[in-house]
Amino acid sequence: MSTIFDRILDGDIPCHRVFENDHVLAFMDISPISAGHTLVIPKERKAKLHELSDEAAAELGRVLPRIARAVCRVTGTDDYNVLQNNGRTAHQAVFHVHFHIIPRPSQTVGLGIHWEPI
Ligand code: IU
Repeated sequence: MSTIFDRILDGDIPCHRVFENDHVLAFMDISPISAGHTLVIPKERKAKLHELSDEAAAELGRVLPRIARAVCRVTGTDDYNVLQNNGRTAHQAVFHVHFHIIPRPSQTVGLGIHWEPI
């Protein structure tokens, strides 16, 4: 099944690209949970993590910390979630493997809304 990420990989749809090599593409999530929310996808077109080849999985594992370091650097926080959904029941919306890197800056809820302690 073709997904929107295939069209991004094919260059048919633009994205804000933050990292790319022969096996992996990382780009900003179009609907970020927090500033800097980044998606990391293999170029191998598989829906779920367990379907990936060992090579694609190894390359993802190799570059994820590097991309997370870059996200930390540009957002100025060391705190973040890595989220990866597999299947409709698990809230996967785009059926191409992807890892979310979601920065968690302190005292920030949503996008750019800074709460002062009450
Ligand atoms: P999920 O893990 O499949 O639920 O997440 C899909 C993500 O893909 C979600 O955070 C969307 O905002 C994001 N996304 C995107 O970045 N660009 C798109 O064109 C589409 C979805 I459609």
